[in-house]
Amino acid sequence: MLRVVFFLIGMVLAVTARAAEPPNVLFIAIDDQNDWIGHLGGHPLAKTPHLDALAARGTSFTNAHCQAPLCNPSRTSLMLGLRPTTTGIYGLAPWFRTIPQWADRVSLPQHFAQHGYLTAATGKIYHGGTGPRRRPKAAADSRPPEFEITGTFGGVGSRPPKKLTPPAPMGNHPAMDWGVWPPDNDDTKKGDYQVASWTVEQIRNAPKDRPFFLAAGFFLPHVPCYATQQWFDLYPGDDSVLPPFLADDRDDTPRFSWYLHWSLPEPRLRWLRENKQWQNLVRSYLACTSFVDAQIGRLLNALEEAGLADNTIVVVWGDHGWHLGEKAITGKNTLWDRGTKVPLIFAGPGVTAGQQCSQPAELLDIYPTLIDLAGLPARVDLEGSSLVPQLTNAAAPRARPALTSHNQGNHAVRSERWRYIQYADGTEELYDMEADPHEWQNLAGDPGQAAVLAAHRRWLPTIDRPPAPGSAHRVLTYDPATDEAIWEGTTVRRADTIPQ
Ligand SMILES: [Ca+2]
Ligand SMILES: [Ca+2]
Repeated sequence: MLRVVFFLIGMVLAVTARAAEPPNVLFIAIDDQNDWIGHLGGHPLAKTPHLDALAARGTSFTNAHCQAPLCNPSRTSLMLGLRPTTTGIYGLAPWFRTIPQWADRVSLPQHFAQHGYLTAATGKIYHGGTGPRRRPKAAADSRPPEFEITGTFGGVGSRPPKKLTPPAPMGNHPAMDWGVWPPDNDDTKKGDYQVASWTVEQIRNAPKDRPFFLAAGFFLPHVPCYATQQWFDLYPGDDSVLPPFLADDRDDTPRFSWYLHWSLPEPRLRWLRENKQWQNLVRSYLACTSFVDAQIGRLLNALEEAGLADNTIVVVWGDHGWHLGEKAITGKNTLWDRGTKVPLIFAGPGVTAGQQCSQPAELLDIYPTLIDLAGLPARVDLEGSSLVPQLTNAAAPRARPALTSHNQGNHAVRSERWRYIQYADGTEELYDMEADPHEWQNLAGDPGQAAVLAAHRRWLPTIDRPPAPGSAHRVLTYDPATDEAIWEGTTVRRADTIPQ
């Protein structure tokens, strides 16, 4: 009898010990991935079986938004838990550690490292990958690394000897290319394949005595959108792949909306049509999305095989959206849903399976959510909110809309039903996302919407800093006194022709 009691006590202790084991974190980033993900419904033909399966065993946010529609500011915001309007990081430069105020800021993985986690990363996590290999001279040697272990950079991988598409306008940037590559169907030559392989090795060789925070950053479907033929074969080679489009859509958007993407290497829709490249770009982007989905599938399979799936929190996020012809442009740098909406999926311990949450969520919420899920001490210096209430019950109320900013003074407020935009010159847009999911009809001038406008304006950020020192690339400033906008160092005037 006594032996049975001891046995039962032993069982209870064993179960308690297991339950108290800190969970691992598998942190997966996808570059420039909009909501063209199977279960998100952003594109009816998108095929992402592994992300859909992950969503089925976890919670997917169907109304999640980046804090900035560009790599560096979005990733800086997510990793530091601060809005771009707080950091002043809006462009592709600077690296935030060069700003004295943020040089010693504890990033998300560093918070995990401080609590006993092994941190490892590969591919594109920050805009510069896993952080600079060589630290700035001024940095004290005692400063902790961004990650304890870093792997392959990933990136494009095999490139064709010359571009597959016609010379693109605005500088014929080498990244502005897409199509079938490599031609031999060999995915192992791709940077993202190598990123997945390195991550699988880390999972297989995970330490037994420490939990891990393992970050894998995939480069595709960022341009150049090269994928092997097998991924193109998933999509029809005809115009059925094209997104819905309204020809005069920009007629009711403020001129200032053009200033956010004034002169970019990304071609406009007019060029794609004239060069018969629209369908090719869309199909290439979809092919790349499915290829990355398959690489994420390799990571999830490795977790299962290693017996770690039950004790690993998986989070997948995209750093911002991407236009493929909508609003007459391609690329990022916009405050519309196609530019800000991203996949955001959590699965694992503490996450209710099979839920979709349609309330607004922010990438900024990942930092407080992960430390909450892992049971680490909370921080008072984070500007996001834990999503654990929604991960428990998707219907749990969330008071706050999602906020995206692109340079000082330009902000979008996304509630469950509406999108409100205000530009630095005071011009506005308002869309009823239920009645008008493509954001075709700007209602900002409708007197009947005064209450909706007021309810959304009150969420505009109270802190709205100018660009940090060293800001460059995609940086826009505006002086209301002179009505002068400066895009990447060049003055833009009201009468200037919009670059094509
Ligand atoms: Ca990006
Ligand atoms: Ca319109």
